[in-house]
Amino acid sequence: MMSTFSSKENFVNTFKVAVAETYGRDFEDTKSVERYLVLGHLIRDYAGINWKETKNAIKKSQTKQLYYFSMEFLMGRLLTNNLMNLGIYDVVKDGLDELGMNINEIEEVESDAGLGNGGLGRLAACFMDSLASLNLAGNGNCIRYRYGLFKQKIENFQQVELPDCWLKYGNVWEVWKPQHEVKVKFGGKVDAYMDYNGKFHMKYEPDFVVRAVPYDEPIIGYHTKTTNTLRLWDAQVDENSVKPGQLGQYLSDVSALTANVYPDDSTLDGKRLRLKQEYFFVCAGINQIIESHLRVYPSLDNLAEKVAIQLNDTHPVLVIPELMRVLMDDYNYDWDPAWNIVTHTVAYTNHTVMAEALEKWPQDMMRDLLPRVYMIIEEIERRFHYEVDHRNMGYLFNSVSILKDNQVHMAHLAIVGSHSVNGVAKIHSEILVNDVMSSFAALYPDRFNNKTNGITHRRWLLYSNPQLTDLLIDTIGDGFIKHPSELSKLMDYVDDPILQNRFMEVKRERKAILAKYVKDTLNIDVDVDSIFDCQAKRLHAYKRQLLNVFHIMHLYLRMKKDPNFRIYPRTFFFSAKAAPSYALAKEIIKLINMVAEKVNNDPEISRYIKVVFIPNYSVSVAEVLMNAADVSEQISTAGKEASGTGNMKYMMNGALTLGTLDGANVEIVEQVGYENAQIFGLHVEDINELKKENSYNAWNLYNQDANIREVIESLKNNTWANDPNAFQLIYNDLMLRNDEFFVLADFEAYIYAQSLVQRMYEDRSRWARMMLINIAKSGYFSSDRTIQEYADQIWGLTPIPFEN
Ligand code: 26V
Repeated sequence: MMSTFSSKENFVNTFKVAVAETYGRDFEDTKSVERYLVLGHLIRDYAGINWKETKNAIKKSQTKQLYYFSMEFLMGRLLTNNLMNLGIYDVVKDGLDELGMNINEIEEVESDAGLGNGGLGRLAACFMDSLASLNLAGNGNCIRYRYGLFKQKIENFQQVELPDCWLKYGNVWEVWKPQHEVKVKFGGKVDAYMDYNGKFHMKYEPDFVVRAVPYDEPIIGYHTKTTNTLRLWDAQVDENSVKPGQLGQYLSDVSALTANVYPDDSTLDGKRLRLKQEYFFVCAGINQIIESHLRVYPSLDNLAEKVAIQLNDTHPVLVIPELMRVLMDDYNYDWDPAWNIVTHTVAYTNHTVMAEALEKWPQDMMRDLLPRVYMIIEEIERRFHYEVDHRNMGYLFNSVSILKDNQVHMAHLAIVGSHSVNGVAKIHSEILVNDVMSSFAALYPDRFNNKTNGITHRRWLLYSNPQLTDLLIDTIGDGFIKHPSELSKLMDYVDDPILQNRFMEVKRERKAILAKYVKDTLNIDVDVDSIFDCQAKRLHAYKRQLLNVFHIMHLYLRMKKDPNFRIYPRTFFFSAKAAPSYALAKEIIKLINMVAEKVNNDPEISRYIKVVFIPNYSVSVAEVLMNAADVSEQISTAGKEASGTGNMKYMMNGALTLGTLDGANVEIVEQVGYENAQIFGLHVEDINELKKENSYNAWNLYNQDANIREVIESLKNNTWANDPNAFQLIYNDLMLRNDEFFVLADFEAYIYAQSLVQRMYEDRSRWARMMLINIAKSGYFSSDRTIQEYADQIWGLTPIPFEN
């Protein structure tokens, strides 16, 4: 077993025998899927050696551990990542070669683990990779959804949602741990009684009980021993909890609990099921933490010294009352010591300032579903008010209450019950402190901090762009692999014309790979020498895909009108999923696809413009798209995008950021300088001013600006669709609801910025230099830097000391 991957020969022999024995047939008679499954299991078992060592080392050295609670982990595929992190990629690749197989073909068999909506879920995945690679003890806690976020197809220009059956072939990375099951209880009623010492006790009679059963995946660090755990909880029937005559209902309730990732990050429409999911993985995760703590330590008194819990947004905020419940009801703690443990253990990250996205639950629903937890929330609120009063800050009540307007404000609960609250980029954290959470910042100024997001440079540079990686190693050595800040060494070479040329060749190679993908999957021909202009992210009004497509519409109309106006050839790539219930977002997808149809099929125009909508945006799509980009579109309304992380992936692969001063774009320009990015548009202060003065009027722009008028009119005059009502939601949103996200306000600035981008691109050497500077300055955006900051400043983690 130990030697499976020690040489090509060992691997080939072991692998052939394992495949033959698993399927009871000759290796030659087996299919790619079968070989993939066996290979995956061999790798997982091999990782098991260090997995065991890691657990033992943590126990022995009593190292502090992190538990990252997140409803979403967008892991993507793991085969390449695991082989590379283990340092056995070449052995396997060469071995497969010898067996007449191409490793890429095996890689393609794996489904993306798409257990998330977008940036928040992918951030969790990048963090797991960095934790293990930095030798930090970090556990992920989530749900084993049977279906990932939906698969997107485009039919008749529109989004269609299909189930994402990622477990079709099972999951080779997971290990089922039925012995660690936890019972999770919902509903019913709570009785309190007093014991002979006058102490209160709770007797809870739930009306719905499920078993939470964990599946563990190893998270393998880059060339280190550390192998952490991502624990995914499945819901299973509890034989003894079915009420007479209710078997059918019970089975379907249990099944629904872990059926899928909640696909709607646009509205929180009071879905009971979502709240059930939240409590389900919180309760199971807390139970596990307590049990494993007590296996090593005599009591829970030192929990905060040995465990840190990070809440990824408010989705797992029930950790706070749940941990209180366990400490008080199961381990007899009084309120104050329990509260002390909880608040010193828990920290909270905020990921959005959009009011619609800040979770609130109806109090009735919470009380009904989680009666004991709700009682504890009421007590937290009562004591919090007492504290505020005591500090003579009662005037803040209205803005800081946890229970208000018959709702439970989860962000407020999170802030009150944590020792740290952080935003995910400098400007975002400032907005939290100065605006969205200013009352809390007045109460607890030391609690607020910033942790600018990052991405794992292993997946997003080393593994998905081997061509660029080789060129970088050739130029500055391989130090940046372990220490991404060393990418800055590239600054010494950015003026070197030979390197510039070699780099442009690498970029062209990546563009050709993307072009081939587009040809194979969509049968669209794209010109690899055109500018590749990319916007890939969830579809939301605030991200302003509309601004991008309006620019394209404007260019088209102008070229049709004026035969002397021509642009440098450009290919506009879009990739985006819309929440199934978000009608406006879906209409924007339809507009993009109809503009694409028109433009791509116009022989006069299609030499200059192609529009490509890549369906089913996912980690795997991002891995071919990001590194082929020349231009990275980061054009959200200033103040709205908390950070963005796609922006960092493009930058690390050389693309120029065309962006507003929003989210981490601000720090990207800070790194590269204004001359190596293209910044445009209203600043957050301008937007606040317009709102305060109530002085923005979309109709004024419409009346004054012919370009805007033409584009808006084209929505209704059958230019793109044979139906004047096809884009009514878009029209109404802009013109009747006064353009909430200032699309028209930034339109001219954006058109101009785009013309500057073209001018820069036309100077090849200048462009190459700019791209190289972007790469050189991207080390800061490695999630290794982010995680080191969390570890030092919030979690108090130190590396696991291995004995050999
Ligand atoms: C955003 C919005 C905005 C429109 C209205 C409704 C709504 C609902 C949910 C969300 C997103 C929720 C949290 C989230 O995914 N935030 C993302 O987190 C990323 C990682 O920190 C960050 O890079 C993105 O900027 C942020 O949107």
